[in-house]
Amino acid sequence: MAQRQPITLIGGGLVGALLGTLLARRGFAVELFEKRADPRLAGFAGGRSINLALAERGLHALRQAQLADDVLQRAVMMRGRMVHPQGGEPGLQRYGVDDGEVIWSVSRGALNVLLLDAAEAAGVRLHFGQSLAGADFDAQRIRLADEHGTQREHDAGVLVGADGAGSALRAAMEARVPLGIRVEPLGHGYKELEIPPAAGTGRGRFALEPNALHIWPRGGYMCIALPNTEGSFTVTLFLPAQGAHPSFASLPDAAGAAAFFREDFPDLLPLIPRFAEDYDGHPVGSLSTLYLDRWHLGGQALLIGDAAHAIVPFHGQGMNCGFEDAVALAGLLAESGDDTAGAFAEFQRVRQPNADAIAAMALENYVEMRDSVADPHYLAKRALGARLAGRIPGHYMARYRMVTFTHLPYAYALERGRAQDALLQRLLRGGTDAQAVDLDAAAALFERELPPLAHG
Ligand code: FAD
Ligand code: 8RB
Repeated sequence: MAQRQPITLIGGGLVGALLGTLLARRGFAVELFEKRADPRLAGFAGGRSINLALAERGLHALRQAQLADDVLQRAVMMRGRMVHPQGGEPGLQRYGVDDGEVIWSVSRGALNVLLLDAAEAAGVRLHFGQSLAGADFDAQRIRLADEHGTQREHDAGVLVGADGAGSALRAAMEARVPLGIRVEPLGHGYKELEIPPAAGTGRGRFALEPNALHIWPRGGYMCIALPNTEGSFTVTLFLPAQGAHPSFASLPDAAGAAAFFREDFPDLLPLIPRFAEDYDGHPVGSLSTLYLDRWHLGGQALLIGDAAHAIVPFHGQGMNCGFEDAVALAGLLAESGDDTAGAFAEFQRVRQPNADAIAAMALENYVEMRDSVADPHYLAKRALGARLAGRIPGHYMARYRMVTFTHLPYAYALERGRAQDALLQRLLRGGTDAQAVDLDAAAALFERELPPLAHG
């Protein structure tokens, strides 16, 4: 094999560790610098369990790295959303057509450890406690700071920044050429709380149905909960950051927040025994969408994952999208010979429209989750969609399924979803009875108005 350009990765989070593995397996010499200490070292374990939803795009990328089976072994299946209406009985809305279409709750810490082990086994040279502090792109030199702030210079290869939403490589690139950075704050924040395991064994260890993503929709805000393998759940409260009650500004501490939960989440509060400690001890996280005009400086440096396109969490696709990025980039670099600039330009050309599309769909899904899941017109569209999916599977697929269970480009899912939605609206004419719609006529309308679904 011809000698390949050495690659220097900044960030050993989820995307950096996977990209390192994929590149090393394709014969690249890869060095990776991570700001934090090695999470695999003894004494580092513990801390809060934070989980993520893994869907088909992320799983597909893990399959490319032969890691999917290992990851799924430690994952909890989620068949659908369990909606807990205020004062009503919880009900499951399936995500897919059957148990072949499910998402998986995985521990971020365990996944990161598994990916770092794989990267190391593939030959990536890992350096922990090394934070990027500056870059001279022409000289291909970077400055690294250790835990004590002591800096040193290092000869770098081609630079790839997988250093997350607060990317230091992005800041260094921006100092050299304007990247057209835009940050759009959502105006809502989040806080994590924990439901510990119950006393029983097996399913009884879980205080709620384990195989679901739980949602308590309340109109302008909501709680969600994802299961952990040990029987606990991580709950996330999403609320406006500022403004009139309820907001994080109006609920600065656990006393007020507990009273709010007694009113709005009466079934959830008793499941969170350390409510006060969690509420007062965990920070309010902020949520924004990040857009850049430029993701790369010629063939010298490129941003990937959250560093290039951080999105709001409501489609559970940040990691999934970043993993899809990693597969695309590894393929392009492997095919490009020494034309790194060409590979980077092609990466941005292909991925940016898709990153923009998932950013938009993630914003839309917040409204769907917190509000529409209990709205009769929304439920009627969903029900009519389900009938059509059974009748004309080659012409109708719910947008959520395109995003979550296929590899169709996100931009295609956004566009196709809009067109389908317009037809569903037309058929329902504002009504809420999906059964009243003539299915033959509906199917004929879709077949007449829309091309068959693409494959992927
Ligand atoms: P990160 O995972 O953030 O990794 C960046 C790495 O770079 C870190 O290890 C960091 O220490 C390191 N770094 C930072 N600065 C420097 C520096 N100067 N020098 C060296 N290293 C540096 N996505 C989903 O798909 N599904 C979900 O359900 C989901 N849930 C989420 C829940 C939470 C609470 C959060 C916060 C995010 C969630 N996401 C989810 C989004 C997902 O976590 C991100 O999209 C994903 O982690 C992006 O990966 P990344 O490698 O680009 O960035
Ligand atoms: N980041 C998710 C979905 C879609 C669920 C549905 C939503 C928490 C921070 Cl909010 C959210 C989804 O439409 O029924 N799938 O996966 C993950 C989600 O939140 C994650 C756990 C999260 N991400 C900062 C907090």
